[in-house]
Amino acid sequence: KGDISGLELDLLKRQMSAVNLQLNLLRDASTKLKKAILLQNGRSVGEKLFVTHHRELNYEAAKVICANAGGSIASPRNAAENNAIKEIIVQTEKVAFLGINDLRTEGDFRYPSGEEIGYSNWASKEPNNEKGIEDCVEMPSSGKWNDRSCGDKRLVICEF
Ligand code: 289
Ligand code: CA
Repeated sequence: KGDISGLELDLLKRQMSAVNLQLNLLRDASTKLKKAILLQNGRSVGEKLFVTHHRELNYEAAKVICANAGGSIASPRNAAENNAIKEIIVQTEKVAFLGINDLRTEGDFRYPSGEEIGYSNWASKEPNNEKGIEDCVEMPSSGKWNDRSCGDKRLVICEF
């Protein structure tokens, strides 16, 4: 009593291989889906996916679109992520919004979560808060950041 019988062990082994088979099928399906999505719409870096919605919207609307899709606005945390976003911008020939902003405190740029930024790639002389109204960040094809009015409309790129 308490020991696993040969029959039970055999059953467990068969169940394990059935689970493994399902896992491999899921992995293949997910790889295929990822390739299809990224072909036209995005890039992957490590575990992160950057995907564009192809539309240009103001910051608040972009934030809602990304949140409703289960993601957030693209916020590069290193040079590789910055480059992945830049590639989408070059491919789509549009200028995108990043999630990074100083809406809460002027000059204190943070991720949408409120966390302090640990990486930046400002263009020369930026951020300049031109006309005192630039609390969001845009990325043009140079990959360099410019602070910009959140009311302007820019390409939506979400991260997942
Ligand atoms: O409204 C100002 C913006 O169009 C941008 O103009 C120039 O490119 C620079 O002064 C930028 O800093 C500014 O965001
Ligand atoms: Ca600026």
